[in-house]
Amino acid sequence: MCTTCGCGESHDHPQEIGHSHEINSTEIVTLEQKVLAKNDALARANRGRLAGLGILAVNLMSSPGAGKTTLLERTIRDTSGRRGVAVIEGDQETPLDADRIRRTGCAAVQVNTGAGCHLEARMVGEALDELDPAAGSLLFIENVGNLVCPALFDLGENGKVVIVSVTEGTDKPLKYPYMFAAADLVIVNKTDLLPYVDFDLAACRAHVKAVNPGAHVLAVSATTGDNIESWYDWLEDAGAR
Ligand SMILES: Nc1nc2c(ncn2[C@@H]2O[C@H](COP(=O)(O)OP(=O)(O)OP(=O)(O)O)[C@@H](O)[C@H]2O)c(=O)[nH]1
Ligand SMILES: [Mg+2]
Ligand SMILES: [Zn+2]
Repeated sequence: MCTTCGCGESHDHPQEIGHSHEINSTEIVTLEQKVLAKNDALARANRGRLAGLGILAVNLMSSPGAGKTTLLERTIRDTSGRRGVAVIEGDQETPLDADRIRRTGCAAVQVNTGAGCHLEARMVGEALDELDPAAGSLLFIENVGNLVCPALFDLGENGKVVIVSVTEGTDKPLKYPYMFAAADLVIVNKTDLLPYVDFDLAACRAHVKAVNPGAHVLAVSATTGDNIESWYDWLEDAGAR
């Protein structure tokens, strides 16, 4: 993991060039372990707090633009009569996604990570202070669009959902295996575009199973609503567990 920005990648940062000393790999690994251990402790605190309120928390992850916010907008409009919903939105900059969610009538808090490329448990804890979700509600956490390091950071959620859209290519589960291995559910989104793109749904399902045999896979269109009930059924089942 990159220890300067915590982005999970092994790259050099410009400010590291010209350091008067070299950071050895043992120091880097120790620092990574400390960052993740601190995050895990805060995630445990979030999980206990949410469990105490009977809140089901779902962490939504994908590459930028796969359709996380669109799926949430439809989900809130279709299901908020069944159960209260609140949303934490993660993006590097702008309040745009939280604004979209609020337009559905749902409470939302925007977290801007600046140079950071993933949400951390501390940010979710602070957003929960502000959001103050009702007992028994459903909490969606939309992570920063990124298929790499959000997989490493436990937020205290009950389930991880990874979205891949048909415009991204069939091979994504194989190229980003850590993200897909972490998923409880993989949603293949934008199926309305299947007639126009070279995407093999059966092969994508097989790739998910290759890295994560236990993952559920659903193919939906957040825009047209095709097969969207299967996602709502998964949420109901997750809430009942
Ligand atoms: N055709 C089609 N377009 C979709 C679908 N879902 C989302 N989109 C479009 O994809 C684009 C990105 O959707 P968003 O919901 O903003 O994606 P996101 O994952 O929240 O993006 P970031 O928050 O920036 O990572 C928008 O233009 C949506 O209208 C879908 O099922 N079908
Ligand atoms: Mg979004
Ligand atoms: Zn990151």
